[in-house]
Amino acid sequence: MVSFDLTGKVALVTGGAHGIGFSIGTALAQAGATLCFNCSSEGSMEKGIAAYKAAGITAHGYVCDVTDEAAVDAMVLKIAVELGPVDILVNNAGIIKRVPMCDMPAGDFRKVVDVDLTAAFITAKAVLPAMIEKRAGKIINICSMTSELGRENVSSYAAAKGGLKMLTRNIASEYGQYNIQCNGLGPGYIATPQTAPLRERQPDGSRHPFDSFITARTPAGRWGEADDLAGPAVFLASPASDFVNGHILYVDGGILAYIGKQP
Ligand code: NAP
Ligand code: GCO
Repeated sequence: MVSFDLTGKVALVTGGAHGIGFSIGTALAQAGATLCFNCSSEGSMEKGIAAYKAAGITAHGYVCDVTDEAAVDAMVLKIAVELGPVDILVNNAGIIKRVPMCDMPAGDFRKVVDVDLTAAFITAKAVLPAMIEKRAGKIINICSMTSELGRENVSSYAAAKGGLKMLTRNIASEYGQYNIQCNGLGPGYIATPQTAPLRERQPDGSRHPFDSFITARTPAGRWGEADDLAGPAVFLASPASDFVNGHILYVDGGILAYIGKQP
């Protein structure tokens, strides 16, 4: 039996207070890892710690803006001193702005790229030296359907997530020689606060058109749940995936395989 055991490993999940990051954090901790997460505010951190506690997990929470290189370096150093160097990094923190491209100020485009792409570079750069020294490490970047497909109104998000796919392959290429694996997880459409506006009921009580579109576009016939990411995340964090590198594992209920329903 190959090993999915993460005992003795220190994991850092960015944006791990709720949503997909919380489910991944829970899964890594349940597989044995010591769990650290960060988020953008004190309130979110306290709620996250309480939610992990309710799941029987002692999580270590940090308020840290992932776009701030000095703050990320300080957090990674603090974790190393208090718990040991980060063995597993999950770059999950992300934002989206759904705006037609012609209406989007360049500053807003840059903000999305900063959080969804540049921050993954900053965080990976902060943990890589210790991974190189240990000759072991796992980096998991949370990509998207938009790492592969375009859509209306998400130009900045798609540009960032497409870039994140290539950053993943480049980290694998550059540091694979040190037994470091960098892979991506590409969630399909998952029911979290980030996608809540796409499921809002219409004033007449009918489903949001995007909600109907996604259900029809997914062979599984449903939105994903954040917990659907748990098993794939443990796989990519564990020795079971030691020869998997630079790969994006799409967890999408089959969307990318499907041309859509017959009219
Ligand atoms: P979410 O519930 O909105 O969670 C996002 C997390 O990122 C929050 O914890 C948030 O912190 C944190 N964050 C945002 N900006 C940050 C910053 N500058 N510094 C530190 N933390 C920051 O979103 P989600 O749906 O779980 O998404 C998680 C990841 O999956 C994102 O990268 C998203 O793009 C990706 N994704 C989501 C879906 C989906 O369908 N939901 C599909 C594909 C990919 P606070 O807790 O302080 O708010
Ligand atoms: C949207 C975006 C994303 C998707 C996800 C698909 O909500 O508008 O397309 O948030 O849910 O990234 O993988």
